[in-house]
Amino acid sequence: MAARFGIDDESIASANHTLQPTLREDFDHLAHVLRRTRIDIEALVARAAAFTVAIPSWGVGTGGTRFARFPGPGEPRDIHEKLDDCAVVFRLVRATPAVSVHIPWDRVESPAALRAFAAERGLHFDAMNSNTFQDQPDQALSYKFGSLSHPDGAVRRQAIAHNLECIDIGQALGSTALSVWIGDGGNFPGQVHLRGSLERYLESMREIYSALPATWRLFVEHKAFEPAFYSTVINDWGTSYYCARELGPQACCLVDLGHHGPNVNIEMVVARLLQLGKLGGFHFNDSKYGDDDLDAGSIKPFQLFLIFNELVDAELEGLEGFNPAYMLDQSHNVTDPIESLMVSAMEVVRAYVQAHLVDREALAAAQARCDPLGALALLKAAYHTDVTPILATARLGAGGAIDPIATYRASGYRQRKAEERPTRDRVGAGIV
Ligand code: LRH
Ligand code: MN
Repeated sequence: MAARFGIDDESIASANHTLQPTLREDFDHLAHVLRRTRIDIEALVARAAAFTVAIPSWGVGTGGTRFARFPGPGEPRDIHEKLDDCAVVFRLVRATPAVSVHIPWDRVESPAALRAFAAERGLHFDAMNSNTFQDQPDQALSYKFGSLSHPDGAVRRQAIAHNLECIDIGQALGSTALSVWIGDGGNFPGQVHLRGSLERYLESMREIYSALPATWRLFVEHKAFEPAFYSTVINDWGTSYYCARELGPQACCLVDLGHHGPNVNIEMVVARLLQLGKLGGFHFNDSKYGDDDLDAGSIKPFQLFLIFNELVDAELEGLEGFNPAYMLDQSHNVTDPIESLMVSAMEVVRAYVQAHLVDREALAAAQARCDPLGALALLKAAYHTDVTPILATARLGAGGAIDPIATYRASGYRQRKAEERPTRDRVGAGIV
């Protein structure tokens, strides 16, 4: 097998060498500014370095819409090439050691061999994602009218069996969670019995729950609409919470930022699920209209900051059971997926570090004295602080790149992959 080109330490070290003096200067200046408010910059570097967000295996391929998909050069053609690209993101950004895979898109002969292949690249596997929203060529029964909530028990059993298979594969990969999103719903009033469909879903999920290894979590992912455009069985956080509570302690709610109606206050959904002890994790992305799956922090960076403000508040309070899983879930239709994943991962770390700049004592005082602008000013002070030197210093300290995008572009990785991976398919539709 021809050698697979990778980004080596030398090219990262030489790129960092030229950027280090400026970083030092910016870092020292920020350290000085933060000292005024008794904030220790080294503590923030440590927090940035310890923060991780998983990347979706389906995120390193070019995404598309129902109208078209425009594959880029050097597209990964299988899970091994996807892991090579995930390794580049981890190599340069250092915050993404885990990959979340999707079955059957990433099904392999030997999960154990895949686990070793990933480990050689410093990677491990995060949550498994089942797929009962598409029909596979060898599938007996169609999911056209639903899966875990389908009126026909045989279809539900087929969907349950698929999720149990995802757990088996996940155990061999070293994963400890199953993420279940279903597209079940209706396009017409009357098409689906709204209460009955939820009961059937819960009955199916109870079977999946009972097959969970003791250490695993089951993530219930809600979504307001699409692919169903009249009613969706798991349509909002309330329904997701009800199901997670009904299922048991290992079940919790996964918040995909793109899965809410326009103007929904998502940071409030996060605060509710934290308070109710059922916040399991996130699919970070951004959107302007629907489930656009755009790059995290690219459209509403203040919302991302406000979400982390709720998370850091709970983290610092030591909220019982606080252990959210952080993942990206995006579709890169017009950018190099590796670049988008790197920028998005950095924006998520940025929001986390900025949330640690909030003077929470002063904020509580402003809230207690009913001082709206005083409170907002404290949040804005953190949000307006450019923590780039902290993020870059954390990456440098972890052997990564001060400027991941510039280092990646200078490496010629994509061009080399275009030679190594002849384009297989033509322009098509869909996300994979
Ligand atoms: C559904 C979703 C889900 C994944 C899929 C790729 O919109 O967010 O999390 O399974 O995207
Ligand atoms: Mn998602």
